Amino acid sequence: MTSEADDTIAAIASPMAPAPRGIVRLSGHDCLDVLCRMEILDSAESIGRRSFRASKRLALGEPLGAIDVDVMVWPTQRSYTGQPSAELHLMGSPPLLQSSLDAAIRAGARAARPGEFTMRSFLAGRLDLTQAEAVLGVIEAEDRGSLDQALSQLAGNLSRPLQSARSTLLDLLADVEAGLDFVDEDIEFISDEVLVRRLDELRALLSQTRSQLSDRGGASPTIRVVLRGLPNAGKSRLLNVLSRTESAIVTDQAGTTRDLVTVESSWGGHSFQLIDTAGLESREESDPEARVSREAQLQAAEAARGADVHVWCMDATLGGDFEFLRNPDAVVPDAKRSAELICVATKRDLMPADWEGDLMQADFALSSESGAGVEKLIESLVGFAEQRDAGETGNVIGTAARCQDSLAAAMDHLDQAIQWTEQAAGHELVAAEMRLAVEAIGEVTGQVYTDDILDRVFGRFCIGK
Ligand SMILES: Nc1nc2c(ncn2[C@@H]2O[C@H](COP(=O)(O)OP(=O)(O)OP(=O)(O)O)[C@@H](O)[C@H]2O)c(=O)[nH]1
Ligand SMILES: [Mg+2]
Repeated sequence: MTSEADDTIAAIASPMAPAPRGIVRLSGHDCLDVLCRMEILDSAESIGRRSFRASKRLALGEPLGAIDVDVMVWPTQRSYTGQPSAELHLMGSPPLLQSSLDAAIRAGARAARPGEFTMRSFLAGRLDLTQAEAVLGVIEAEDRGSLDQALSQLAGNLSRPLQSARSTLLDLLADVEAGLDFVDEDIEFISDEVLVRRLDELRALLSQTRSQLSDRGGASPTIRVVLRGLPNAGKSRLLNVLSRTESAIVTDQAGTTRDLVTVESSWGGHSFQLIDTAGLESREESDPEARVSREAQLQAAEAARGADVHVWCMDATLGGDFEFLRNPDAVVPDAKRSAELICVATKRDLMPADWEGDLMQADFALSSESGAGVEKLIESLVGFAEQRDAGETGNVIGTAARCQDSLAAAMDHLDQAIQWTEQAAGHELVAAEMRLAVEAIGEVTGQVYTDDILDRVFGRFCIGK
């Protein structure tokens, strides 16, 4: 029989919105059998111990028929969840993803609960609690700053010093407890003087970690602004005007910019990174320039994905209806949800004085030639920065609050242990306080966890993660 943490779970692990690719994730003891029952794999027996990837067909029944899936399989415990796992990568269409999940459930999997994959990873010892919460941070990260925070937490910069503090404390505790056993023989494993000094050092380290936690989210990170638009829209010239440099090459030829050009700027006390990209275009494969163009397009799309602000440049002299571009999803299919889109009509100076910029649905018009409207763009960028700072919540703050409480408790117990030692109150009392401190630190790093803590951490995840 398989236990609750062992049965095979399945969920859609990608957003339920149309996208080029979507993922159905499976994990559990009989994950491979489920894949066989889905007729994705031939037989569990022929599968070795190495992870592999294969292109397969998945029959979904009428009216959908069979679809192409890329299956990735981790047949052993050496996976994210510490169990046999698999991912089906397919076209990111919500009905197809749902039908594939249904097929997995018909084949014996159970629908995963929120955070269950990460919980399994934690239970398998792959992640500690702060890292599990960081996974949540990465999933939820809405802006660059909290993403960076979450990523560095995932890398262990919070838990590593605490783990080493905990193990030092355990060593000290062992010394104190060994002394208790030999109290009649007057053998001292550690002098009170050394003990107080070491406890003091540990207390200082906890206090430092605790103040690091409260500093989190303090410094506001650089805002990434990406300039996008059709070729020749005036993106590069605008970058130069904004940055007061000649960083980007400007010509009257469409398709001038190929590589990303990045410059740093600062307005209103906020730092910005301005990124000029290749104009949006699609070339015929027969065109000798097609490959260069494709690379440039990929680079531009990549830059756009990480951008906080998209400045969409539209050549005013071309006119046209750009309404559809006001939806950031149209500009970059997987732009961040929090990304801001500013649409500007460029080359205002080439238009008649009474021209109405909003005919193009732009937010406003500007000219890199005369400088008109450029200040307005800068104001919009600063406005975005201020709004973001005001709304900064930081996903890691949840962790921070939980950890702060535990660290405060650990520090109190160390204080008490120091006091008992100085008052020669007896090493039993000292050891008891030290044990409580070890436990409190363990709550942060996950060596000690209660159902309550697990619920608090994993209940906040979404299904499929
Ligand atoms: N009159 C006038 N010309 C402009 C303005 N902005 C850009 N131009 C001209 O438009 C042409 C294209 O400008 P670029 O900045 O190179 O355009 P781009 O969007 O970077 O073009 P690609 O890199 O090819 O995608 C150049 O000849 C610029 O001098 C403007 O505000 N007024
Ligand atoms: Mg350019």
